[in-house]
Amino acid sequence: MAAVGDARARRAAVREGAATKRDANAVTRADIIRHGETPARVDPAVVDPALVGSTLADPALPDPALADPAFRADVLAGLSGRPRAIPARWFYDRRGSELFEDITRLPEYYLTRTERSILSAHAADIASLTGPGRAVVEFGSGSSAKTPLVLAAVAPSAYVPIDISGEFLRDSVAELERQFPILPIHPIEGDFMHRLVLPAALANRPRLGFFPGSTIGNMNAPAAVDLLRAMWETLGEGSKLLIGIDRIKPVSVLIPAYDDAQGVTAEFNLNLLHRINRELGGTIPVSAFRHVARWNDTEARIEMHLEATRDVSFSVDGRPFAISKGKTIHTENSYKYGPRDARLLLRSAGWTPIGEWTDREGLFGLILAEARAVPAAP
Ligand code: SAH
Ligand code: AVI
Repeated sequence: MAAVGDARARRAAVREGAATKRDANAVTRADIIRHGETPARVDPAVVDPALVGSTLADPALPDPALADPAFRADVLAGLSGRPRAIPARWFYDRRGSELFEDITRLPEYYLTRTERSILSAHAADIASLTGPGRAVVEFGSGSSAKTPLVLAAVAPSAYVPIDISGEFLRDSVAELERQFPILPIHPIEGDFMHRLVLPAALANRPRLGFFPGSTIGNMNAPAAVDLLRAMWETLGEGSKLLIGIDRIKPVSVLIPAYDDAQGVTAEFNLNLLHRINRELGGTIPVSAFRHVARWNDTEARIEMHLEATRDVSFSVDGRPFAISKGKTIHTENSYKYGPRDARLLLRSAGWTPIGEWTDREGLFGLILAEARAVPAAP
């Protein structure tokens, strides 16, 4: 018990330090484009919180009427449907993004350190296959912690990080600007599942998509193929895509990665309920839910759920809901792929694998693929 408390206190201290550092650099030299808008500098002091979803610094409860309408719609539909399910992208308010960063440092969460080690070991090979001068477009960039490894290797002409977590994106960009002072950076705050228009400054530049972290695993196969096809369209023929895809492995390794001893993943999952309460005027008794991680072998995916530990009733946005003891809200899928499955997934969306790297234990795969016109003949 004490160990958990100590660990929580340490994490909070790290976050506090990081937040102070980030706040000092909150305004970046880059213009953040909110998806669907013309470029404009985002001043944290004047941003309407409703427009940036969950990027609230003020601990006071926001007005639910100002909440992101897409968040409200997904939550209300998700709690009304059977099975109950809410899309995983809503994990990433500021707190959720911070908790995800904590997860990446957990001993059980092998994904981040393994992908980093693959990137470090093979950066030169990757660079020789991509060539210099590409505009690097990163999907779900988060803290951009792995990005410097790629940028330092491939000598890019520009960098475009895309993320739904706006405040976090701004902070990450400020950090990258310090590390790469002459690199043009064009951040886009938005949902990469929607069609994206790249900044005009990228016209006629060859592109390299970067989609690390196995974020593709958070989509089912049809959604993953749709997204990869949309990336093909956005980046264009001749573009390359460097994508990290987690591999199928023993359940004894997978489950702890999604149900760690310190309870950080549980906190990450439960934060979704806190977010609903904060932003949608919810009255969910969060302590009446517990984090559950399961391996679904038929679907080859880890599932995260929030299970009611007693009968509960609550309201969200003024609408009543009841959940019986033992029932769950499905909050995330994390699909795992064999090496051939991963290559087939890419090919299904028009991406031809041209390079592939893994770690010594084969835990994680990093694939470089090229956007080629699909041949008509067999
Ligand atoms: N690429 C980082 C972060 C992975 S976490 C890494 O490899 O460690 C997933 C990231 O994708 C988060 O930063 C989250 O905010 C972002 N994200 C999730 N769904 C998204 C969506 N639909 N559109 C844009 N960003 C999204
Ligand atoms: C971002 N994504 C790839 C993570 C994953 O492993 O599916 C999110 C996560 N969920 C629980 N832990 C980490």
